[in-house]
Amino acid sequence: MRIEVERFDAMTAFLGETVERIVLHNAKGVSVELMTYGALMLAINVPDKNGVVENVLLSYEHLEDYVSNPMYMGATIGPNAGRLAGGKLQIRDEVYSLEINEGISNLHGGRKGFHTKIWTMMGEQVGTDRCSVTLGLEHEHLEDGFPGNIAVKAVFTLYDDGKLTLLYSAISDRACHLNMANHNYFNLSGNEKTEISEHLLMLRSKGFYEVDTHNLPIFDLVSQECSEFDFSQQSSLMKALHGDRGGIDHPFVLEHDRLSDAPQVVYEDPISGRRLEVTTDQPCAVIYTNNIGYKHHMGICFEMQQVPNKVNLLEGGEPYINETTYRFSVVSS
Ligand code: G6D
Repeated sequence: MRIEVERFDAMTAFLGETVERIVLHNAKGVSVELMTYGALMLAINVPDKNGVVENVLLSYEHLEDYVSNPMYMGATIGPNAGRLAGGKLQIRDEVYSLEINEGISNLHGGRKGFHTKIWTMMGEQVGTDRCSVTLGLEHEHLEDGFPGNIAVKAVFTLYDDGKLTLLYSAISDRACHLNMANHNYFNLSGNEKTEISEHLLMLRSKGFYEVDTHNLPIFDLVSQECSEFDFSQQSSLMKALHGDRGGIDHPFVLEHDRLSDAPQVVYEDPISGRRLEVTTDQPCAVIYTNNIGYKHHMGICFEMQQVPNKVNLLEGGEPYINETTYRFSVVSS
């Protein structure tokens, strides 16, 4: 297990402030590359069934695209993952005005969201079977319209067995809204060799919410069974990507089995043999398959979060926790 930390010269030059690049390595050739700008994962390098190690995250061809990051590629999202309609946030008798940065909504915290901040390296730890890095961010009350002086931490831990945990925690000095998520685009073919239509997905979900013309959820739970989003049994993504909706961009309400840590998401590429199991403490996954434009259908996001377009009230002094585990493995064909 080892950690590399270096000044990320290119991103530092683009931003005019020091950005650090961190690489977590385990003893089996798996590595996770991240940077302090946006507490963002640049790459997760894991072996395929033949032991070939490749990156299973989408990335921009041009590094400077991470500055504006229109796809929120790999970034930590907050204070608001998803959309808050009308750019208004009411907490008790206070109404806060938020930037409307997409349609009629505040999307992903607006143009000054957590994904655009340079987080602070707060610590690193190397153990016998794991290594981790802690990044921190201080959100200033109303800096982006959102209330609360909020101390936020993101802990990335890579284990020897290929497990990666992502723990977001926070504490605010007053009642606020906090709903964070990670915005990785996964593609298990490795180094973006293929698009994801032939990949397989299984979801432990109670159903999903349709969305309206503003991409806002309609809170009438639709069973995944018998829909083009039926992943109750392992199924190809083909029907979801090439069906009437043209892809997935929907919140799925997840099942939580307290007695087992059965993953809510199992995503597989039968060609490379790579398998990803995702387990989260969050009630919802916004699943997004990049349905238009650049790298169309080349990646799938599992944005683990609270239900979008609802206030997730965090009282002053109350701890916020959002923990997601990614388990990488290979399946022999
Ligand atoms: C689109 O609706 C989707 C979002 O879910 C996604 O996060 C964003 O693109 C990058 O707006």
